[in-house]
Amino acid sequence: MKTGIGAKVPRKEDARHLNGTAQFVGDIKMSHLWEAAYVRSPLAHAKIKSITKPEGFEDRVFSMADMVGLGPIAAQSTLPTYNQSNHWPLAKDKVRFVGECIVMCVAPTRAEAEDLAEAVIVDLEPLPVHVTVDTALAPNAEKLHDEWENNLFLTTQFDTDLTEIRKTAAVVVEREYSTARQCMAPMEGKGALAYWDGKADQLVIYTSTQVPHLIRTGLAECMGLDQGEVRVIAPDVGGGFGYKCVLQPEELTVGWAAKHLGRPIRWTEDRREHLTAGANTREHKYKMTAYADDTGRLLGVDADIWVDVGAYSVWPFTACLEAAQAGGNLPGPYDLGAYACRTYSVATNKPGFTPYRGVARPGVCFAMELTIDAIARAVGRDPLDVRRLNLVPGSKMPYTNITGKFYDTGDYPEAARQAAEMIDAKSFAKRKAEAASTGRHLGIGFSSFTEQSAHGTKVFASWGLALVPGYEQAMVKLAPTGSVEVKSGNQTTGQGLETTIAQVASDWLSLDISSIKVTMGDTGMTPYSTGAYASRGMVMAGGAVSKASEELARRIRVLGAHLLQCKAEETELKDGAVFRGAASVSLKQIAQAWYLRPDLLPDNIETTGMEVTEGYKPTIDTGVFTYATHAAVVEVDIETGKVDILDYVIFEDCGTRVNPLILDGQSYGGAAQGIGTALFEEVIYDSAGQPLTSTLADYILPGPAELPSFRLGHSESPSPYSRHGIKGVGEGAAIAPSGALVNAINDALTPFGAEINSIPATPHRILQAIFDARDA
Ligand code: MCN
Ligand code: SMO
Repeated sequence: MKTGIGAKVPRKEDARHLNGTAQFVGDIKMSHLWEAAYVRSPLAHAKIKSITKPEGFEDRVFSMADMVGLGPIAAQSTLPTYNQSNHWPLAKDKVRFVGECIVMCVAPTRAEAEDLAEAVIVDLEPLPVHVTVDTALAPNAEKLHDEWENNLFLTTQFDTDLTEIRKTAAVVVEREYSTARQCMAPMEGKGALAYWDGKADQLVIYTSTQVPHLIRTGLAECMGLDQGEVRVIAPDVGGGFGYKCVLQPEELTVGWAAKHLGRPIRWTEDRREHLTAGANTREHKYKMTAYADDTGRLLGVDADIWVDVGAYSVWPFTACLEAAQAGGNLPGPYDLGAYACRTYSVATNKPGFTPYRGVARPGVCFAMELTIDAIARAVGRDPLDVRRLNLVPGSKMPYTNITGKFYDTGDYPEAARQAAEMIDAKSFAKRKAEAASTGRHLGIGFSSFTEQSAHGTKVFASWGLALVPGYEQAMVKLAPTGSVEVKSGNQTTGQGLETTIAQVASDWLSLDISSIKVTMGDTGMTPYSTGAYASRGMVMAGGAVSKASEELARRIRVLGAHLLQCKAEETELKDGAVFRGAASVSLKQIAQAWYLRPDLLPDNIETTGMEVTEGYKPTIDTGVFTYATHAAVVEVDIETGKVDILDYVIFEDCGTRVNPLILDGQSYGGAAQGIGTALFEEVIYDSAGQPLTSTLADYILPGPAELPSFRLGHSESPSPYSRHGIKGVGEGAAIAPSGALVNAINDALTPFGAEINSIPATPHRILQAIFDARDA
């Protein structure tokens, strides 16, 4: 069976995940291992007056004053209006959100460490709290960071002149939208275990991360160590989703404590820590005006976007990634001629933002897709027709959009048409009318988007990041036994990259993936990689593996040709052997000649070796663009506000598909998370900045009972700008569900004149919208 690009092979990583032999940070056993617990701030904003430690435990209880030599997390940006925050791994003078670490306690067990944490007394003097962007931006608002002028990390703007359009547009649609704060909720929370390896003279840290090499760079910098003195190992990681692609304060304190105590120290995030202190994302507010002609053709969009990014900037992506991406991505897949947008990254007394699957695009897609439907209602046309009228058509590809994004290949209206066909949009009006005759309320909704993936270095530079990711390296080796080893510093966190990069190597080397051993995520064993985020793994790590495999294949043929006594050009590499006509030598024979019997090879043989490391750089600045349309049919119970998803389809194009099985999984998982965004998930804070959703009974994740049976369709428009025509896709399915579902809900609510513009669309919000429309 062929196991190369395009093959539906089961994942290499599945066996260990299914039989329980995978090793996560929490599974690691080590002698003398102690566990850590933190004293976390009970207040959202306060001055630290004093810290009193329990007597006799000085060697187990640490404040920032004890952690000499450990620096703050200080993400830098070159953007002119950027304000930098210093996030001390243990709060120094002030605390700025509930859950911020103040004191670290270590003990032989977590329970003992928690008891110690209970015994620490922290005296706090409360300060005024900002839980909304409005209070944070009010004149004379209490500042989170004393040295700043206000509470803004950054403002950005796009500016096309809209004066003429404002005068002439037949239709003007104005809306305000909002999206809730969310957590990522991976199955495995964050965790880190560190120890000092005396022989290697190195700090070794196992951490649940998507970006082991970045963590090594960041950790070395904050701890004042040379990078050679740090080894970061990502063991099995139970979901990352963006949360695990930044340097966390706990990684630093665990590292410091291990080095200074001379024993292994581990911290494992519990669910409450995850929901309240570690992970926050997604909270946007929009004020949008869209201009269109009387056919619904978009003429221009004017928007203000506020992002409530919390108290601190994450390293290395800063607090501004979300808003910068929002401003750049709001036009989405549409052919838009004029665009003005101002974004505000606002500091509030909540945990800082980390990236989350889709980064900003679930918000902008929601805002744009609802606006398209609002325009359709205003001009009295079918939303699907208005959508297709405005989507960038295949005939215009490649297409540079209004914010400078280069859409490489595809036919966006065609994807919308396919989705409509799959969900049988044509007969929906009849279905809806039949349901209405029995008092049921059905609606249909669509949502289209592009997924920028594998961005080039210039994109990261344009976001002002001081550390600009972009390249990727990989090593591919013919082992003495004739099997192949692939080493990548990228990391698999559930997305199947361990299998798919083996599939890429399999294509070049004509070996079954069971003979290709993949090692990822250990800085001691793999070449530098900035890791798994921005849907870059398949294009970038796959690209580097492809280049290295191609070169290794060439070298294998050179050796094979010597053994077959012909020229390399006369040989073919197939079925695990080098052929000259019917004569062949196996990869095993070639490997053995190279490693064990070099006397069989001529003296003038090329000695570059059977280990090849290659780098990959994107050939196009803005990356390659996957696109899709999601469509949903829902039923809204107008007595209870409950939404049932009756049908859900996704039509997607991510260029060449490496593993269709894995890709289906990516769509199911992403769409499930997007449905959480649309209908269920919301981190709620009270006016004092206290988190009210600190357990999974309060923070509602969709489970199998809430999810539909997704139906998927595909086309393949390979990109000419990546190896094998591959485009990234890991984030995509999380982007569109809010648009599709809320458009469907609003379609169902039309008889009541009600409209939902805030997510999640909970029963409460739906009933409120119905009451408001009735009372209006
Ligand atoms: N793939 C493929 N063919 C393509 C593109 C991708 O077969 N043309 C497969 C590959 O196995 C690849 C996966 O799909 O690993 C996702 O592809 P890609 O878009 O390259 O994304 P990355 O590998 O860089 O993974 C990160 C991405 C992001 S940014 C988030 S967030 C996310 C996501 O993937 N986190 C995930 N999907 C996730 N899936 C799981 N199960 N767990 C996570 O933490
Ligand atoms: S949020 Mo994904 O790690 O880019």
